[in-house]
Amino acid sequence: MKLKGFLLFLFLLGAVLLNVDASGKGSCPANIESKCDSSSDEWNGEFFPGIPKIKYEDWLRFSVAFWHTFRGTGADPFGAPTKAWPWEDGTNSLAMAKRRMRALFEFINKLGVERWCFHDRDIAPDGKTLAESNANLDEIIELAKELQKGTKILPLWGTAQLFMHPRYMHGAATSSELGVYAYAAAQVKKAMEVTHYLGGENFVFWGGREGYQTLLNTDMKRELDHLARFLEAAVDWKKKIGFNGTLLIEPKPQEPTKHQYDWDAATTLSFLQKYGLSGEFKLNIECNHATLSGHSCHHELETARINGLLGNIDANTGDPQIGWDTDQFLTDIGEATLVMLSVIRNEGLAPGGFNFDAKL
Ligand code: XLS
Ligand code: NI
Ligand code: NI
Repeated sequence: MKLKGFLLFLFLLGAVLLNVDASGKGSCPANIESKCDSSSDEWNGEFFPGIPKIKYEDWLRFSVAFWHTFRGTGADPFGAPTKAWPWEDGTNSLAMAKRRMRALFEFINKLGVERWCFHDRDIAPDGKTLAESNANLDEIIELAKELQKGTKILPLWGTAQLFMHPRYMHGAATSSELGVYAYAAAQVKKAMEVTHYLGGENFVFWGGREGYQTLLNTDMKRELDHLARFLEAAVDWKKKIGFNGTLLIEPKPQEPTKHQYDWDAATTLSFLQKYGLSGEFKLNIECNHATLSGHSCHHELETARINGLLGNIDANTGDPQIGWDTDQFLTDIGEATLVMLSVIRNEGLAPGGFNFDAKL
């Protein structure tokens, strides 16, 4: 039974990878006895009629996550950093940010990977004001643009980091502070512009702290209304600047807040439907987030796929005995097979891909 299933999987994989189109246009049938429409005896037809040139498409579209690969320190919730890259000088200066960006490009070039993902704040240092932060970001983006030149390297997606700065302690689009909401909107605006400028293919919203700890100080309906309005504005901005990438929401059930609004694929789907945002967003399913929500990764992928929402995969895994986002590389072949089944049924993920949101 297992062997049969595996053979069926291989067959499906083969059929889809070969991308066969049966509309061939050969003038002679491939049969020696049948007549060609040409007057000459020379064979002028195709030996394999009906089979066009086979295109090998890039199904996997791997991406390196800047934050884990170049900003990950090797710390855990109880311990100090354990990584000491020889190029790091212990600061987050602009010069250091530039050195890291060069390290990324050498790394992805040597790996032969063509995509990378970033948060605005992990590639460039935060400034004292929004204007200063934006100027820092522009400087790093210019360098990235320069390094992309002459290569096929592009961002698979960019995103705004709306969770690390203390101003976001109560959320960004769901913060009760108007100033924080506005600041977050300005950050998304800028992050989307630079993603567009680098030729990025998607833009992600992970609602870092969009959730709550207790209803005693939370107006849940109002926070959700604010979140929807925030996403609507992002859609408007995307159209205004001519960014054709896909907007992706990345569900996660909890961590850092207790109740995160984008709990899982089904919750996010109903949120989008309720606020009339379906059609404007797809989902970025992260496998470790799936297991934190009590599902398996393949369940989340299928839920997204059958609703036309499967846009990208943050390819990682958790640990069955550790209840947090450990962001490990997926090594379970059984799970990987079921993940690929959804990808094949989805006819690939493009313009999305597989972002290794995983710690080294
Ligand atoms: C955190 C998320 C994050 C997003 C991008 O748990 O996975 O890394 O992918 O903000
Ligand atoms: Ni992620
Ligand atoms: Ni995560």
